[in-house]
Order: sequence, then C-alpha cells, then structure tokens
Amino acid sequence: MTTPDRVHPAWLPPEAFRAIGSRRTLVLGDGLLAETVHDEVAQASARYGGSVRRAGDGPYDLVLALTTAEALPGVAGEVRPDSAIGDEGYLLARRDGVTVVLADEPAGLLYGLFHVVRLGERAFAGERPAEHHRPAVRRRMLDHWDNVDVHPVMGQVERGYAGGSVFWRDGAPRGDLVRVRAYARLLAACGINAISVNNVNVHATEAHLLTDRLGDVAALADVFRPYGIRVHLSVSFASPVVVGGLPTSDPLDEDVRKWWADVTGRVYDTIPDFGGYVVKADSEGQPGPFAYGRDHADGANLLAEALAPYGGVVHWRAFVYNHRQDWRDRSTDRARAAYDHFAPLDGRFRDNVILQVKHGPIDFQPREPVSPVIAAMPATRVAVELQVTQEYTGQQRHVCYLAPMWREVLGFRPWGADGSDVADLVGGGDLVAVSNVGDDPYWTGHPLAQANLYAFGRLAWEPRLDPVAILDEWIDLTFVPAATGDTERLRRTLHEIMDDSWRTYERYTAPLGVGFMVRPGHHYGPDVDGYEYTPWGTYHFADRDGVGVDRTRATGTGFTGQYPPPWSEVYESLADCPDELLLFFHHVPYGHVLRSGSTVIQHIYDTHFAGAEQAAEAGRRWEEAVGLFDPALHARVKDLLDEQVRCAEEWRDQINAYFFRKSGVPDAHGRRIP
Ligand code: GCW
Repeated sequence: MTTPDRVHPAWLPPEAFRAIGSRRTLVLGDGLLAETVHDEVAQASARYGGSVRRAGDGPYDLVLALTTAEALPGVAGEVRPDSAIGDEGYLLARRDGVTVVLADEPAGLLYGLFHVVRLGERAFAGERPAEHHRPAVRRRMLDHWDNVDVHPVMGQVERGYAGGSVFWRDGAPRGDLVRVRAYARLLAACGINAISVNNVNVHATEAHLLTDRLGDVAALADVFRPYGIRVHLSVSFASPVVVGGLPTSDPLDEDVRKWWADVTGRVYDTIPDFGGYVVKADSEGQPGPFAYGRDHADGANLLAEALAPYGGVVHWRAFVYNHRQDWRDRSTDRARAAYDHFAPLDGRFRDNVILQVKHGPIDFQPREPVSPVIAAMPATRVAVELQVTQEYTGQQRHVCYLAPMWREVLGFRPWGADGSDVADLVGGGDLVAVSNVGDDPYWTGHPLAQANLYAFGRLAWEPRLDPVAILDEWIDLTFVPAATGDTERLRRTLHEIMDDSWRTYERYTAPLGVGFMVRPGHHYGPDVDGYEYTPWGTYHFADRDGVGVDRTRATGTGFTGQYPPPWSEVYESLADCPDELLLFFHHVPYGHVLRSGSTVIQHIYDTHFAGAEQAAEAGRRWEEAVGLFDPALHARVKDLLDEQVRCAEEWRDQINAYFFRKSGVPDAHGRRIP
C-alpha cells in the first residue's frame, strides 16, 4: 500500500502519518473508499503504535465517519450538520479532545483523512470549529501523454521528462501495479479524481485499448478505484476504421454511430465507472470530422451520444490549428485558431461534451495571455488544460515552480475587475493538466518538480490557494517529517529556490511574451530563429528595427478582438498592454519604452542577465543546503541545477547576442554580450 522500494515517497513519507498512526481512530462507514481509509490508518497505526477500529465505544482521538452511519458517537453526532456535505466534501472539527471528519460519501472521508495528514500534530491540538471543505472543481484530471509502444520520435512518453511510463513499457502494460497504486495514493492525497492513461496522439497500438486491449485499461481502473480516481481513455476519431474495420468514421454515418454505441457499451460492461473519452481531432495530423466535411460539434456529439447512457463524458480538445502554415502568409495567426474554430459552435455541443482548452492561445509557453475561448462559449462546458510536464518550461531539468503561473490564469477576469474569473468559470466543472510523472525513482525526474504535480491537484481542489502556501504544505509533507537538521533553513532554502523560479525562467528565455525561440522538435534550450521560417505558426518577426507579433485589430491579425472588453481594448493599446505580454500583441521598435520605463532592448538585456544570475544563485543556495536533504536527492538536484545554470547562460548569451546583432544597440551598462 505504501511506496515501493527504491521509489521516493514524495509527499506521503511514512512519517507524514505519525500523528494519526500514534492515536486511537474510529472509521465508521462502508464502501470501497472507507476501506481505503481504514487501511491507511491501520498501516500507520501498525507503524506508530496507535489503533483503528470500525465500531465500538471509545475513547478515540480521531473519528472518521459517514453521516449515513447508524449512530454517530459523541462529538461526531454533535457536529453533524443539517445540510448536505456533498459528494467529495467533508466536515472537519475538533472538540473535547476528539478530531472529527464527517462525510456524506466515502470519497469525502478519504479527502478528509488526507487533510488530517496535512495538518499532522496540529490536527490534534486545541479546539477547531467545524470547517466545511469541498472541491471547487468537480473533475480534477490528469492526462498522461504515455504511449503503449515506444514511438520512434516521441518515445514512451510524449514530452515526458521522467523516464518511461508508469503504465506501459515496450508495447505492453508495465505490470507494476504496486507502483500504480502508490501513484493513485499520491494523486488522491492532493485531490485528483480522474486520469487519462494514454497519449492524445493515439497511434496504432494504442487505438486497441478501446477494444481488444481494454483489459489493460480495466486493470489500471481497478487500481485507481480505491483512491476515488476514475479512468479515462484517449481514443482515435478514426477508431471505426482503424480498429472497427468500417469504411468510414463519418460522424453522421449510421453504422459509425452504432459502432461507437456498441464499443462504448462493452467499455462500460468491463469498467462500470469508466470516465469517458479524450479526443484530439483534426490537430497535428490526428484524424477528425473535417475529413468528412463535418465540424467539431458533429464529431464530439457522436462520442457524447455513445457515452451519455452511462454518464460518461467526452473531453474534446480545442487545440486545433494549421500546423502547415506558410510562414510568408501574415494573415494566418495561430493564436486565433481555437476561437475561430470553436466559438461559432457554442450551443451545439451535447451537455456531456467538455471542450478542453489550453490555458493560452498558442501552446503552454512560459507566458501567454489567457485563451479567449474560455470566455467565449457560455453555452458549452469548458475545461482549462494546464501543462505540468515542463515541455516549454525547462523539461524537469530546470526548477520552475508553475503554481504562480496557474494562479494567474485562474485569477484572470475576462470581463474585467467586476466579472468572474477563470476559477469561477471552471468552478463545478473541469480542470485538466498534462502529467509530469514517469517511472523515474523521484516520479518527476527533477525531485523539485513533484511540487508542480502536488500544486496542480491542490489548485484544482481550491483554485484560490496561495502558491507559496501550497509550497509550504508540500515541503512540510515531503521533507520536514523525516528531516533531522534545521527545518527552518530547509524551508527557507526551498522557498528561495522555488517561489520565484517561474519568473526566473521567464527572464532568461523568450522575452515579453513573444514565446518559443526554443530548439525545434525537442523544445529544450535556445534557438531564436528555430521556428521562424517553419510551418508551425510560432514567429517573433524580429528584424533590425523591432520585434513582436502585431495581433491588433487596427493593423495586425485582429486577435485582440477575440477578447471581450476591457481586454480587447487593453491588449489593443500599445500604452495599456501589460509589459509581460507586449510582444505577444504588438510589433515594436527596440527603442519602445515599456510601462516599466525601460526600452524593449534594454529590458531584454537586463532580464537575461538577471535571470541567468538568479539561476546561478539558486545553484549556490542549494550547495549550501547540503546536509539538510537526503544525500542522493541533494546530489540529483545539484546535477540538475548545474545544467540549469549552464542552459540559462546559453539562453542569456544567445538572446542577448541575437538582439544586439539585430539592433546594434549596446547594453547601457556595458556588460559583455558575446
Ligand atoms: O505542445 C504540443 C506538443 C505535442 C502535443 C501537443 C498537444 C500531444 O509539442 O507533443 O501532443 O502540444 O497538446 O496535443
């Protein structure tokens, strides 16, 4: 049940259960997840000398009870509310020396248990008035871009930076269900309740997971189930042809509809709590409805209709754009694509279709505006997709704590200060992220990248949490319980290195929101013109006079018009556009003066010198912290920081040299630009 040997326990080291395990606990209620709760406490009790019972008079220090239990003992009965606690919610209270977790459903007990784990000894001190906790977001989902077969270019895990897959290896299930169970447990502890187990680019072997290899998916579902996590599957839109032997996948074809209905029926016979399908269609070469002259609503509704009888959902991705664009064509703007494709379809999707929209209009860059699609489809269920795997943010070789970026996305108010924010819009709905986990002993390659996975789960549960507070939680679970040295210094070190690491990364990479400038293909390290004359639609248009993409309505691609006011006006205006997004929206001369007072060119130099220096400073901080961390973990992070420092200097020098050569403008401070 706990972590397998040689695998890092991440945020659930045995010591995190000491407070619970050394006490007397009552677990009251039935159901699979109540069993899980009991087993967790039993395991901790066996280790730390406490006890756990399923019935009987106390005394108890901790009572975890379902409100449906026949008779709630003592304090549990007293704090029971009149109103519903809700499916996954729980009530936490402490009175007269007893800590109580009450839930209507077993899932709530499980989340309540992990809350008590987070509190540790604090859960058993003083009094605690009843607090009602429930997730803001209903489906908190991770997508794995894991291939069953090793893909010739993308490998076992597309954009995976943590070794192989935890699910698949060389064309078959990996078979290490102990590891999968440990993973399920980590995910439940941070609030995740849905997972898609294969890549959205569905290749030949993976297409069979839907049919003759469904048993492989069912085996995973069995392991995730006790932790309240439902399994979803990425499917090919061409499945009727590819695995069904039909001549067409036309969504309006009767045989195709029947095929999906039959296949989906079999999926639910095998996995009764199956979550649904994830689909990348008509995107980067994946098949879709366009081949038949149909649109995305026709396509999505086809699958939704098949899933509806069982309560399943389709996550239909909005990442649709022309990846064979002619770079000479200045009128095509990739940023516009998702909105242009999907906004006109608002109102046409069945209600079990969830349109899954990347948080930015392009592709998970370190800085993008929030996608205008999120606000453009009031009659459609919209999920926001984040990327925990660090494709464009240092590939788990760089420290880049992403929660501050996600927090900004979730806090963005598309209609201005008085309107809803993105957290409101996904509230009650879906938040999805691409996982950063692999079969690496630290799960995420870079041990500190675990924090991103943890933070995603916590933000999905409670989108208004403060990223620094989440980091504190993660540190206190992961490192402090087993630490022997100066825990204050340990905390401080991690905060110094991680709190601002996303902005540090932003400083030494592509400037002012312009994006990309990465090596084509693998996307690691600098290559300023790497994508400039390619079909991918990701350009910066730097010349001797200036840089940036004109996306205004007045003179550019008109993308600013996809936002409602005030942002349509703010982004349109050179004077009002936020500095960090200036080059996303405008093409400006190097001498253009930013709101900060600096010129664009001087800003580029300053941030690149500063960013590389901050990376070096993080490296020094970490070296000073030797002795505070497990030696193997310390050594791994040290090696990675060395690489980060090297790479940050490379970024600094390439970007600075490039813009110095283009512009001829010297650095105001006379620093060395190669
Ligand atoms: O960011 C891009 C990645 C692709 C990925 C695609 C997507 C799974 O480079 O590797 O494909 O996005 O989100 O579909």
